[in-house]
Amino acid sequence: MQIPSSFRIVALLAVLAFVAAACSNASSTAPTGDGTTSMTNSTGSSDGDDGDGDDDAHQTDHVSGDTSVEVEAEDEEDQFYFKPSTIIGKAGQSIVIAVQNEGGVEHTFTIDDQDIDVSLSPEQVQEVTVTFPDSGSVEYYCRIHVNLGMRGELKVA
Ligand SMILES: [Cu+2]
Repeated sequence: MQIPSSFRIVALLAVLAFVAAACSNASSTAPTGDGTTSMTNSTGSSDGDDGDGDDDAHQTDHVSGDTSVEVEAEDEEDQFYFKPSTIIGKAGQSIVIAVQNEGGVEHTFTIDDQDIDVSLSPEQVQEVTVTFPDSGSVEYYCRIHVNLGMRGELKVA
């Protein structure tokens, strides 16, 4: 009634081969650096999309304990906004923001108090390190479209 050991080895090898194939598939879909992979990332965060429909421009992310967060610069149908537009973290927390320009025109990500002012062409991604204030909030905005309401805030919870 014993399973021959040679069979068990073959079965083990088959499992290993399957795992290896799965791993190589996963790594082959890694970002290639051309900035076109953002669609898969942007749907990953669970906050916000609760079916209300019109809250794209007013999404809130909670980042306490996180080391990085994505912020998209969007322009569509005459709406210019950052998504999320509110980022809630801990007092004094530093975090890397990967700013992605998902729109069709140039945007900036600017925080006056922290000497942050990066410009992004369409589809460009730039990482900036920001620091939450000790209390209250700090504004980030797009210099080009701030008059159209393209701004957001880092807020201490
Ligand atoms: Cu802009």
